[in-house]
Amino acid sequence: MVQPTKDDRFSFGLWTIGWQARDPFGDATRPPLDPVESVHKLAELGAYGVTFHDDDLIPFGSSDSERDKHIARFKDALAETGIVVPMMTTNLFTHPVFKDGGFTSNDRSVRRYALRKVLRNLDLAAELGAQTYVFWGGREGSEYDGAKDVQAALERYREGIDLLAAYVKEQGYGIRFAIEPKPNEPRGDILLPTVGHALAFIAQLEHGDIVGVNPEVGHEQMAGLNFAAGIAQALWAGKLFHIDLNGQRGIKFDQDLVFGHGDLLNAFFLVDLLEHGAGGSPAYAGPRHFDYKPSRTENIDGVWDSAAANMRMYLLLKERAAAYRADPEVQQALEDSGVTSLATPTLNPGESVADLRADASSYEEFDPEIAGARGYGFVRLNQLAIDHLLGAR
Ligand code: 3MF
Ligand code: MG
Ligand code: MG
Ligand code: MG
Repeated sequence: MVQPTKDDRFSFGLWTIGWQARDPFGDATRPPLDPVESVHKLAELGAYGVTFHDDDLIPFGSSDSERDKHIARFKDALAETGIVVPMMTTNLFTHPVFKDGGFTSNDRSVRRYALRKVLRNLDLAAELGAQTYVFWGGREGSEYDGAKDVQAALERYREGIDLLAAYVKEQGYGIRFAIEPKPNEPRGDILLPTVGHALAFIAQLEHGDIVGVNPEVGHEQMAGLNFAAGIAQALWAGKLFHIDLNGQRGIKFDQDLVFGHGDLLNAFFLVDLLEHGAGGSPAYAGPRHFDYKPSRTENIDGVWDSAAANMRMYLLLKERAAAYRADPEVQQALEDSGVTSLATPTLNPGESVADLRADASSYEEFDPEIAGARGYGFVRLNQLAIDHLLGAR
Protein backbone atom coordinates (compact mmCIF):
# COMPACT_ATOMS: atom_id res chain seq x y z
CA MET A 1 0.00 0.00 0.00
CA VAL A 2 2.75 2.50 0.81
CA GLN A 3 4.78 1.49 -2.27
CA PRO A 4 4.36 4.30 -4.81
CA THR A 5 3.50 3.43 -8.40
CA LYS A 6 3.05 5.50 -11.56
CA ASP A 7 -0.74 5.43 -10.98
CA ASP A 8 -0.21 7.63 -7.91
CA ARG A 9 1.03 10.39 -10.27
CA PHE A 10 3.90 11.60 -8.08
CA SER A 11 6.23 14.14 -9.69
CA PHE A 12 9.32 16.07 -8.61
CA GLY A 13 11.08 19.20 -9.82
CA LEU A 14 14.65 18.70 -11.05
CA TRP A 15 15.54 21.66 -8.80
CA THR A 16 14.28 19.84 -5.67
CA ILE A 17 16.43 16.71 -5.55
CA GLY A 18 19.10 18.62 -7.50
CA TRP A 19 19.39 21.39 -4.89
CA GLN A 20 23.00 21.62 -3.83
CA ALA A 21 22.00 23.23 -0.52
CA ARG A 22 23.52 26.65 -1.03
CA ASP A 23 21.81 29.07 1.37
CA PRO A 24 22.34 32.75 2.17
CA PHE A 25 24.89 31.80 4.85
CA GLY A 26 26.59 28.71 3.50
CA ASP A 27 28.15 27.01 0.52
CA ALA A 28 26.83 23.97 -1.30
CA THR A 29 27.00 20.76 0.74
CA ARG A 30 26.32 18.42 -2.20
CA PRO A 31 27.71 17.98 -5.70
CA PRO A 32 25.56 18.74 -8.76
CA LEU A 33 23.14 16.03 -9.86
CA ASP A 34 22.86 15.06 -13.53
CA PRO A 35 19.21 15.44 -14.67
CA VAL A 36 19.53 12.10 -16.49
CA GLU A 37 20.50 10.36 -13.24
CA SER A 38 17.60 12.09 -11.47
CA VAL A 39 15.11 10.76 -14.02
CA HIS A 40 16.38 7.19 -13.60
CA LYS A 41 16.39 7.38 -9.81
CA LEU A 42 12.89 8.91 -9.67
CA ALA A 43 11.59 6.09 -11.88
CA GLU A 44 13.17 3.52 -9.55
CA LEU A 45 11.50 5.13 -6.52
CA GLY A 46 8.04 4.97 -8.15
CA ALA A 47 7.49 8.52 -9.41
CA TYR A 48 5.71 9.08 -12.73
CA GLY A 49 6.84 12.57 -13.65
CA VAL A 50 9.61 15.14 -13.59
CA THR A 51 9.26 18.92 -13.92
CA PHE A 52 11.83 21.64 -14.50
CA HIS A 53 12.75 25.26 -15.17
CA ASP A 54 14.47 25.86 -18.53
CA ASP A 55 17.78 26.53 -16.72
CA ASP A 56 17.57 23.32 -14.63
CA LEU A 57 18.12 21.31 -17.80
CA ILE A 58 19.85 23.81 -20.08
CA PRO A 59 22.34 25.97 -18.16
CA PHE A 60 21.75 29.70 -18.67
CA GLY A 61 23.79 30.98 -21.62
CA SER A 62 24.12 27.59 -23.40
CA SER A 63 24.64 27.77 -27.18
CA ASP A 64 21.96 26.35 -29.47
CA SER A 65 23.96 23.19 -30.10
CA GLU A 66 24.62 22.64 -26.38
CA ARG A 67 20.91 23.17 -25.77
CA ASP A 68 20.01 20.51 -28.34
CA LYS A 69 22.41 18.04 -26.71
CA HIS A 70 20.97 18.57 -23.22
CA ILE A 71 17.44 18.08 -24.56
CA ALA A 72 18.36 14.99 -26.58
CA ARG A 73 19.94 13.05 -23.69
CA PHE A 74 17.09 14.08 -21.38
CA LYS A 75 14.56 12.77 -23.92
CA ASP A 76 16.48 9.48 -24.05
CA ALA A 77 16.20 9.16 -20.26
CA LEU A 78 12.45 9.83 -20.46
CA ALA A 79 12.05 7.18 -23.17
CA GLU A 80 14.11 4.62 -21.22
CA THR A 81 12.14 5.09 -17.98
CA GLY A 82 8.64 6.06 -19.13
CA ILE A 83 8.88 9.17 -16.94
CA VAL A 84 6.71 12.01 -18.29
CA VAL A 85 6.97 15.82 -18.05
CA PRO A 86 3.57 17.01 -16.80
CA MET A 87 4.71 20.56 -15.97
CA MET A 88 7.40 23.02 -17.00
CA THR A 89 8.32 26.52 -15.89
CA THR A 90 10.78 29.37 -16.46
CA ASN A 91 13.63 30.59 -14.32
CA LEU A 92 13.04 34.35 -14.14
CA PHE A 93 14.84 34.77 -10.83
CA THR A 94 18.45 33.49 -10.71
CA HIS A 95 20.38 35.66 -13.17
CA PRO A 96 21.09 39.26 -12.04
CA VAL A 97 19.16 40.56 -15.06
CA PHE A 98 15.98 39.60 -13.15
CA LYS A 99 16.92 41.28 -9.86
CA ASP A 100 13.98 43.69 -10.19
CA GLY A 101 11.67 41.10 -11.75
CA GLY A 102 10.84 39.64 -15.16
CA PHE A 103 7.40 40.68 -16.42
CA THR A 104 7.29 43.57 -13.95
CA SER A 105 10.88 44.83 -13.92
CA ASN A 106 11.08 48.61 -14.01
CA ASP A 107 13.42 48.09 -17.01
CA ARG A 108 11.34 47.58 -20.18
CA SER A 109 14.13 45.75 -22.02
CA VAL A 110 14.21 43.18 -19.19
CA ARG A 111 10.44 42.71 -19.50
CA ARG A 112 10.76 42.03 -23.23
CA TYR A 113 13.66 39.62 -22.62
CA ALA A 114 11.62 37.76 -19.96
CA LEU A 115 8.75 37.26 -22.43
CA ARG A 116 11.16 35.90 -25.05
CA LYS A 117 12.69 33.48 -22.50
CA VAL A 118 9.23 32.12 -21.66
CA LEU A 119 8.15 31.86 -25.31
CA ARG A 120 11.22 29.79 -26.13
CA ASN A 121 10.62 27.39 -23.26
CA LEU A 122 6.88 27.13 -24.00
CA ASP A 123 7.73 25.63 -27.39
CA LEU A 124 9.87 23.01 -25.62
CA ALA A 125 7.05 22.38 -23.10
CA ALA A 126 4.67 21.63 -25.98
CA GLU A 127 7.27 19.38 -27.61
CA LEU A 128 7.69 17.38 -24.37
CA GLY A 129 3.92 17.10 -23.85
CA ALA A 130 3.63 19.23 -20.69
CA GLN A 131 -0.01 20.06 -19.82
CA THR A 132 0.75 22.77 -17.28
CA TYR A 133 3.12 25.74 -17.34
CA VAL A 134 3.84 27.34 -13.98
CA PHE A 135 4.55 31.00 -13.29
CA TRP A 136 6.23 31.68 -9.95
CA GLY A 137 7.06 35.38 -9.90
CA GLY A 138 9.65 35.27 -7.14
CA ARG A 139 11.39 38.47 -8.24
CA GLU A 140 8.17 40.30 -9.15
CA GLY A 141 7.95 42.64 -6.18
CA SER A 142 10.02 45.07 -4.16
CA GLU A 143 11.60 45.91 -0.82
CA TYR A 144 10.44 49.54 -0.75
CA ASP A 145 6.90 50.85 -1.25
CA GLY A 146 8.18 53.72 -3.39
CA ALA A 147 10.25 51.44 -5.65
CA LYS A 148 7.35 49.80 -7.48
CA ASP A 149 4.17 51.23 -8.94
CA VAL A 150 2.07 48.21 -7.97
CA GLN A 151 -0.86 49.07 -10.24
CA ALA A 152 1.46 49.51 -13.23
CA ALA A 153 3.25 46.28 -12.28
CA LEU A 154 -0.06 44.39 -12.22
CA GLU A 155 -0.87 45.84 -15.65
CA ARG A 156 2.48 44.58 -16.99
CA TYR A 157 1.89 41.18 -15.32
CA ARG A 158 -1.51 40.99 -17.00
CA GLU A 159 -0.02 42.07 -20.33
CA GLY A 160 2.62 39.33 -20.09
CA ILE A 161 0.36 36.47 -19.03
CA ASP A 162 -2.33 37.38 -21.58
CA LEU A 163 0.23 37.59 -24.39
CA LEU A 164 1.66 34.17 -23.51
CA ALA A 165 -1.79 32.60 -23.06
CA ALA A 166 -2.89 33.97 -26.43
CA TYR A 167 0.25 32.45 -27.98
CA VAL A 168 -0.48 29.02 -26.45
CA LYS A 169 -4.04 29.16 -27.82
CA GLU A 170 -2.89 30.24 -31.31
CA GLN A 171 -0.38 27.40 -31.42
CA GLY A 172 -2.99 24.90 -30.19
CA TYR A 173 -0.58 23.66 -27.52
CA GLY A 174 -3.36 22.70 -25.09
CA ILE A 175 -1.19 23.92 -22.21
CA ARG A 176 -2.80 25.59 -19.18
CA PHE A 177 -1.03 28.15 -16.99
CA ALA A 178 -0.78 27.94 -13.19
CA ILE A 179 0.29 30.96 -11.15
CA GLU A 180 2.21 30.13 -7.96
CA PRO A 181 1.67 32.65 -5.15
CA LYS A 182 4.26 33.41 -2.46
CA PRO A 183 4.18 36.27 0.05
CA ASN A 184 7.91 37.09 0.26
CA GLU A 185 11.42 35.66 -0.29
CA PRO A 186 13.44 36.43 -2.28
CA ARG A 187 11.73 39.86 -2.56
CA GLY A 188 10.62 41.73 0.56
CA ASP A 189 7.09 41.65 -0.82
CA ILE A 190 6.06 39.61 -3.86
CA LEU A 191 3.13 40.49 -6.15
CA LEU A 192 0.23 37.98 -6.01
CA PRO A 193 1.23 36.92 -2.47
CA THR A 194 -1.53 34.40 -1.76
CA VAL A 195 -3.97 32.07 -3.52
CA GLY A 196 -6.70 34.66 -3.01
CA HIS A 197 -4.68 37.44 -4.66
CA ALA A 198 -3.87 35.14 -7.60
CA LEU A 199 -7.52 34.15 -8.11
CA ALA A 200 -8.53 37.83 -8.11
CA PHE A 201 -5.78 38.60 -10.67
CA ILE A 202 -6.89 35.73 -12.94
CA ALA A 203 -10.44 37.14 -12.95
CA GLN A 204 -9.03 40.31 -14.61
CA LEU A 205 -7.33 38.47 -17.49
CA GLU A 206 -8.57 38.28 -21.06
CA HIS A 207 -7.45 34.65 -21.32
CA GLY A 208 -8.19 33.68 -17.71
CA ASP A 209 -10.03 30.56 -18.91
CA ILE A 210 -6.69 28.75 -19.29
CA VAL A 211 -5.08 30.26 -16.18
CA GLY A 212 -5.34 28.70 -12.72
CA VAL A 213 -3.15 28.38 -9.63
CA ASN A 214 -0.26 26.23 -8.40
CA PRO A 215 -0.40 26.75 -4.63
CA GLU A 216 2.53 25.61 -2.48
CA VAL A 217 1.89 24.36 1.06
CA GLY A 218 4.74 26.34 2.64
CA HIS A 219 4.03 29.56 0.76
CA GLU A 220 0.53 29.95 2.20
CA GLN A 221 1.76 28.90 5.65
CA MET A 222 4.51 31.56 5.48
CA ALA A 223 1.59 34.03 5.39
CA GLY A 224 -0.05 32.31 8.37
CA LEU A 225 -2.84 30.96 6.17
CA ASN A 226 -4.62 27.60 6.23
CA PHE A 227 -3.39 25.70 3.16
CA ALA A 228 -6.20 23.14 3.02
CA ALA A 229 -8.77 25.96 3.16
CA GLY A 230 -7.00 27.82 0.33
CA ILE A 231 -6.97 24.66 -1.77
CA ALA A 232 -10.69 24.19 -1.12
CA GLN A 233 -11.36 27.68 -2.49
CA ALA A 234 -9.17 27.03 -5.55
CA LEU A 235 -11.12 23.79 -6.20
CA TRP A 236 -14.42 25.62 -5.70
CA ALA A 237 -13.31 28.18 -8.31
CA GLY A 238 -12.31 25.36 -10.71
CA LYS A 239 -8.76 26.75 -10.68
CA LEU A 240 -6.61 24.10 -9.00
CA PHE A 241 -4.50 23.30 -12.07
CA HIS A 242 -1.40 22.03 -10.19
CA ILE A 243 -0.02 21.80 -6.64
CA ASP A 244 3.37 22.08 -4.86
CA LEU A 245 3.42 19.75 -1.85
CA ASN A 246 5.96 20.25 0.95
CA GLY A 247 6.24 21.07 4.66
CA GLN A 248 6.67 24.31 6.60
CA ARG A 249 6.81 25.01 10.33
CA GLY A 250 5.19 28.35 10.93
CA ILE A 251 5.79 31.89 9.72
CA LYS A 252 9.47 32.01 8.78
CA PHE A 253 11.71 31.56 5.72
CA ASP A 254 10.60 29.10 3.02
CA GLN A 255 11.65 25.75 4.53
CA ASP A 256 10.57 23.36 1.76
CA LEU A 257 10.53 20.40 4.17
CA VAL A 258 9.26 16.98 3.15
CA PHE A 259 5.46 16.88 2.71
CA GLY A 260 3.83 16.33 6.11
CA HIS A 261 6.97 17.24 8.05
CA GLY A 262 5.42 20.62 8.87
CA ASP A 263 1.77 20.92 9.86
CA LEU A 264 0.86 17.22 9.80
CA LEU A 265 -2.80 17.65 10.73
CA ASN A 266 -3.36 20.19 7.95
CA ALA A 267 -1.57 17.80 5.55
CA PHE A 268 -4.00 15.04 6.61
CA PHE A 269 -7.02 17.21 5.82
CA LEU A 270 -5.37 18.35 2.58
CA VAL A 271 -4.95 14.78 1.34
CA ASP A 272 -8.49 14.01 2.49
CA LEU A 273 -9.68 16.99 0.44
CA LEU A 274 -7.67 16.14 -2.69
CA GLU A 275 -8.70 12.49 -2.60
CA HIS A 276 -12.30 12.83 -1.45
CA GLY A 277 -14.13 13.46 -4.70
CA ALA A 278 -17.35 12.04 -6.08
CA GLY A 279 -18.22 8.92 -8.07
CA GLY A 280 -14.93 7.18 -7.39
CA SER A 281 -12.64 9.89 -8.81
CA PRO A 282 -10.60 12.23 -6.63
CA ALA A 283 -11.48 15.90 -6.24
CA TYR A 284 -8.11 16.82 -7.78
CA ALA A 285 -6.98 14.71 -10.73
CA GLY A 286 -3.62 16.39 -11.48
CA PRO A 287 -0.09 15.38 -10.50
CA ARG A 288 0.91 15.16 -6.84
CA HIS A 289 3.96 17.36 -7.30
CA PHE A 290 6.63 17.77 -4.62
CA ASP A 291 8.48 21.07 -4.38
CA TYR A 292 10.72 20.42 -1.39
CA LYS A 293 14.41 20.72 -0.60
CA PRO A 294 16.42 17.83 0.84
CA SER A 295 17.79 19.44 4.03
CA ARG A 296 21.29 20.88 3.84
CA THR A 297 22.46 18.30 6.38
CA GLU A 298 21.78 15.40 3.99
CA ASN A 299 24.20 13.63 1.67
CA ILE A 300 23.06 11.99 -1.56
CA ASP A 301 21.54 9.03 0.30
CA GLY A 302 19.52 11.53 2.30
CA VAL A 303 18.36 13.14 -0.94
CA TRP A 304 16.78 9.91 -2.16
CA ASP A 305 15.49 8.98 1.33
CA SER A 306 13.74 12.34 1.50
CA ALA A 307 12.30 11.98 -2.02
CA ALA A 308 10.88 8.60 -1.02
CA ALA A 309 9.60 10.10 2.26
CA ASN A 310 7.42 12.60 0.37
CA MET A 311 5.63 9.83 -1.51
CA ARG A 312 5.37 7.63 1.57
CA MET A 313 3.85 10.51 3.56
CA TYR A 314 1.24 11.13 0.88
CA LEU A 315 0.26 7.45 0.69
CA LEU A 316 0.14 7.05 4.47
CA LEU A 317 -2.09 10.11 4.77
CA LYS A 318 -4.28 8.84 1.91
CA GLU A 319 -4.71 5.54 3.73
CA ARG A 320 -5.49 7.29 7.02
CA ALA A 321 -7.98 9.64 5.33
CA ALA A 322 -9.78 6.69 3.71
CA ALA A 323 -10.06 4.97 7.12
CA TYR A 324 -11.42 8.21 8.63
CA ARG A 325 -14.09 8.51 5.93
CA ALA A 326 -15.09 4.83 6.23
CA ASP A 327 -15.51 4.91 10.03
CA PRO A 328 -19.26 4.86 10.93
CA GLU A 329 -18.54 6.86 14.08
CA VAL A 330 -16.92 9.58 11.99
CA GLN A 331 -19.86 9.57 9.60
CA GLN A 332 -22.23 9.98 12.57
CA ALA A 333 -20.06 12.76 14.03
CA LEU A 334 -20.10 14.58 10.67
CA GLU A 335 -23.92 14.37 10.72
CA ASP A 336 -24.15 15.50 14.34
CA SER A 337 -21.87 18.46 13.65
CA GLY A 338 -23.93 19.60 10.67
CA VAL A 339 -20.92 19.28 8.35
CA THR A 340 -22.93 17.22 5.86
CA SER A 341 -26.00 19.47 6.12
CA LEU A 342 -24.03 22.51 4.87
CA ALA A 343 -24.46 21.04 1.37
CA THR A 344 -28.21 21.76 1.53
CA PRO A 345 -29.13 25.12 -0.08
CA THR A 346 -30.38 27.68 2.41
CA LEU A 347 -33.39 28.53 0.24
CA ASN A 348 -35.96 26.07 -1.12
CA PRO A 349 -35.97 25.61 -4.92
CA GLY A 350 -37.50 28.74 -6.48
CA GLU A 351 -38.01 30.43 -3.12
CA SER A 352 -38.10 34.23 -3.31
CA VAL A 353 -37.37 36.87 -0.69
CA ALA A 354 -41.16 37.23 -0.28
CA ASP A 355 -41.49 33.46 0.31
CA LEU A 356 -38.68 33.57 2.86
CA ARG A 357 -40.40 36.47 4.62
CA ALA A 358 -43.69 34.56 4.60
CA ASP A 359 -42.08 31.57 6.32
CA ALA A 360 -42.71 32.33 10.01
CA SER A 361 -40.51 29.40 11.09
CA SER A 362 -37.48 31.22 9.65
CA TYR A 363 -37.89 34.24 11.92
CA GLU A 364 -41.07 34.93 13.91
CA GLU A 365 -41.21 31.40 15.34
CA PHE A 366 -37.48 30.78 15.27
CA ASP A 367 -35.87 30.73 18.72
CA PRO A 368 -32.28 32.00 18.55
CA GLU A 369 -31.81 31.05 22.21
CA ILE A 370 -32.38 27.37 21.42
CA ALA A 371 -30.19 27.46 18.30
CA GLY A 372 -27.55 29.43 20.23
CA ALA A 373 -27.44 26.77 22.94
CA ARG A 374 -26.63 23.99 20.49
CA GLY A 375 -23.27 22.21 20.73
CA TYR A 376 -21.61 21.45 17.38
CA GLY A 377 -19.33 18.63 18.55
CA PHE A 378 -16.36 19.85 16.48
CA VAL A 379 -13.82 18.88 19.14
CA ARG A 380 -15.05 15.29 19.20
CA LEU A 381 -14.90 15.21 15.40
CA ASN A 382 -11.35 16.58 15.39
CA GLN A 383 -10.23 14.02 17.96
CA LEU A 384 -11.62 11.25 15.77
CA ALA A 385 -9.50 12.60 12.92
CA ILE A 386 -6.40 12.65 15.11
CA ASP A 387 -7.14 9.12 16.35
CA HIS A 388 -7.18 7.97 12.73
CA LEU A 389 -4.08 9.98 11.87
CA LEU A 390 -2.18 8.35 14.77
CA GLY A 391 -3.42 4.90 13.82
CA ALA A 392 -5.30 4.66 17.13
CA ARG A 393 -8.52 3.57 15.38
C1 3MF B 1 10.12 28.98 -4.81
C2 3MF B 1 9.31 28.00 -5.54
C3 3MF B 1 9.69 27.81 -6.97
C4 3MF B 1 8.56 27.36 -7.88
C5 3MF B 1 9.04 27.09 -9.25
C6 3MF B 1 7.98 26.88 -10.26
C7 3MF B 1 11.98 27.40 -7.38
O1 3MF B 1 9.72 29.16 -3.53
O2 3MF B 1 8.43 27.40 -4.99
O3 3MF B 1 10.75 26.89 -7.00
O4 3MF B 1 7.86 26.29 -7.38
O5 3MF B 1 9.72 28.18 -9.73
O6 3MF B 1 7.30 25.78 -10.21
MG1 MG C 1 8.67 26.60 -0.58
MG1 MG D 1 8.94 27.31 -2.89
MG1 MG E 1 6.95 25.95 -5.48
